[in-house]
Amino acid sequence: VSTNYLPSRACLRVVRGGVFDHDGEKDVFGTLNILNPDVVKAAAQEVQDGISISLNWPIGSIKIPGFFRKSLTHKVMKLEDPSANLHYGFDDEVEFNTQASSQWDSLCHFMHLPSGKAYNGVTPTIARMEDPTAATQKLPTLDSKSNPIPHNTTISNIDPDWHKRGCITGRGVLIDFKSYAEKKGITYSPFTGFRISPSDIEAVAAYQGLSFKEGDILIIRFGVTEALGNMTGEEQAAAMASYSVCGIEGTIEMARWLWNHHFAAIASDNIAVEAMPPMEGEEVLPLTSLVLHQWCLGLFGMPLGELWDLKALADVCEEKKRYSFLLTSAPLNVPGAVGSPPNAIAIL
Ligand code: UVW
Repeated sequence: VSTNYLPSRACLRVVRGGVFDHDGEKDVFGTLNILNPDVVKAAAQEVQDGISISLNWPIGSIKIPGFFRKSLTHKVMKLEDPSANLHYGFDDEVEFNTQASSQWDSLCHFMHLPSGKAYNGVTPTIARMEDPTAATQKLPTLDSKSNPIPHNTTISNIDPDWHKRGCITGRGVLIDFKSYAEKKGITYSPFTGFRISPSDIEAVAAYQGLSFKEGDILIIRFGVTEALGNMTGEEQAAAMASYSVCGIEGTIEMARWLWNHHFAAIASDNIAVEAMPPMEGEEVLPLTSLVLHQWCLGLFGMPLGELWDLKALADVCEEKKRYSFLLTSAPLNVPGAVGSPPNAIAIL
């Protein structure tokens, strides 16, 4: 893959033919393929102080999730033996929408709208995502390697099943835009659609003394979860419904910049990584919807993390003057899942 590859609608072919092409037409891991053993070993060298920080916002932090998503229910029930009149402990049941708090969007969360396809040209179906085991059993030829995805078959489940590749481990890099803006006198409100460009990200990186490496997991802090955390449920609902949230700009320039840096994934503490609403004048992909979601998830196979809790990480990075760290993330082991809490930990 050219280091200056310009994304286009033909990019699926380029992805298949390039550095990310571990499984060609049946690839389900996208840019996570960059996280090979050498990258992981190098990332482990980032651990210098032995400090580990959770990046997971509590699942019920948004009381009334936007976009008609279900809020958390946590039911606790007694474990008891009525015949012996014995109460011996508790179980619990948890139900939530995976998009309602810290999450990864897997590659089937959002499709490339002009083609109607998800990453690697597949057409996800609800039936197969809900029961991927049954779906793969019905298909004719299985790959001889560990991944049971048939060759030359249009798979309709692109659940990356990240547990099959040991989940996500690599070098995380924090762009603390919130702190940078405070120091530079840049004022913005989280819920005004404020957006930053690739050169803004580069300016923050330079200010922090950070250089990017191939395979980095890019994490950008805007302060959105912090703002939401200080609101009532009703205020949160109104903020989400405004469809106006800060983020990185959803432009082809940004897509090109992300691709050309060979990031393995991107995460933020905002709602969609990219600013909402999408920018006017962007003609490459339909304006009615999110733009980077289509590029990153639908075309590049680059997972997006949203609503991550980055305050504690930012504080430690600022104290240590170090903005890179080992990042581990083990999503829920639910084959076919569209999204998942990241269970992400930064270790410095
Ligand atoms: C929005 O909710 C707008 O984005 P996502 O579906 O990625 O969470």
